[in-house]
Amino acid sequence: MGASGPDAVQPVTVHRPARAVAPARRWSVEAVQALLDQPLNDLLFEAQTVHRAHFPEGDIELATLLSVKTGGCPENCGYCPQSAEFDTGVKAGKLMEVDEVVGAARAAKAAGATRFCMGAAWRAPRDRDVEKVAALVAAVKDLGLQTCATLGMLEADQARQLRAAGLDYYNHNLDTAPEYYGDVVSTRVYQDRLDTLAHVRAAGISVCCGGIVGMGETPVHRAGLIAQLANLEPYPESVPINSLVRVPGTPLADSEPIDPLDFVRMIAVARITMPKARVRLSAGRQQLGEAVQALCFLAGANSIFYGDKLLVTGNPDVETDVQLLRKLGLKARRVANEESCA
Ligand code: SAM
Ligand code: DTB
Ligand code: SF4
Repeated sequence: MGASGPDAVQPVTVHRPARAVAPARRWSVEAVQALLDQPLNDLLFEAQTVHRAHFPEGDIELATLLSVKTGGCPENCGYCPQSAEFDTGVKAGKLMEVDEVVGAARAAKAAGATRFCMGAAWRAPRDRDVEKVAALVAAVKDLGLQTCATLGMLEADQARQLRAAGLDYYNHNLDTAPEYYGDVVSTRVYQDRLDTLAHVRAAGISVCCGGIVGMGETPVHRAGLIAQLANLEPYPESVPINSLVRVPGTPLADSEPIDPLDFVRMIAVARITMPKARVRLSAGRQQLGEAVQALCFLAGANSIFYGDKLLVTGNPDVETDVQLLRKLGLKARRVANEESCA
């Protein structure tokens, strides 16, 4: 019989995971705020150090957008020119045909893009819409491009269907801090966004999720947005940081623009808190100028929307961006099939 008493060694079966996984770091709003408030040089130095450690090749991803279904959206997002509630001059259209989309994707690839993102002005697609978008995804994927779609709220089975068609990324932004969300949109709640993100993750699609600044939010809201993104488990593989494009007719058209250096700070803090993510310097580049964009790349941005148009508003033209990258000595990412990294 075995020994007994406090000193006895009892055989125990320990079930361990094959590989120990470190718990993800949780970011408090205060910790993010403290990063944002650092002297700019200290913040940029930290962000660039993190950036070099995780992206030694230092390339810039080029992602091209196409609005495959424009305008007439039933939601009332205060920033968006595609809401049917606002008089912005954007006409509602039908879902584009496969041939047209493939033509645009081919042109994007020829111009050097590695990712193609299809956007639709829907609150949530119907099942028959998902079927049609699945055909678009499959056709774009066949060209050797990474595929991304942004279609509004998704159910779990819709996400699975898109994954099966070859969807690599789903873009669904949290846009701002939960405390400010109700001031920007009232036709859905923050939890709706989180639910869709969970369905996307569960389907095995990589997550593209970020936000917009310059919507009248406070510095604490900006820190709150970053904390939300960084605390997603896992954090998004792609993080678009948009500066509001102020479109006449939208409720936010007269918002105070963000100080360009505060925009740079947002990029830096996204880089530090989500070190392996592709941080995208997104909408609003036409207003930023070359020097501020250069600072954004220094702060760790390594992706841009590339092409003359975003969804319905303008973007720097391809030639301008090619010149900018050349001037800064930055190389575009060449291969489309990178592994998800977060
Ligand atoms: N309807 C879908 C949705 O809302 O998720 C997909 C399309 S929607 C246009 C995609 C994203 O574009 C929004 O979440 C928002 O972050 C961004 N966006 C829309 N209008 C913008 C603007 N005026 N300036 C900057 N970003 C904008
Ligand atoms: C994202 O974060 N920004 C893009 C993309 N994801 C879909 C959209 C920007 C839209 C800017 C205004 C417009 O052109 O509609
Ligand atoms: Fe519709 Fe998306 Fe625009 Fe909101 S952001 S109004 S959901 S298209």
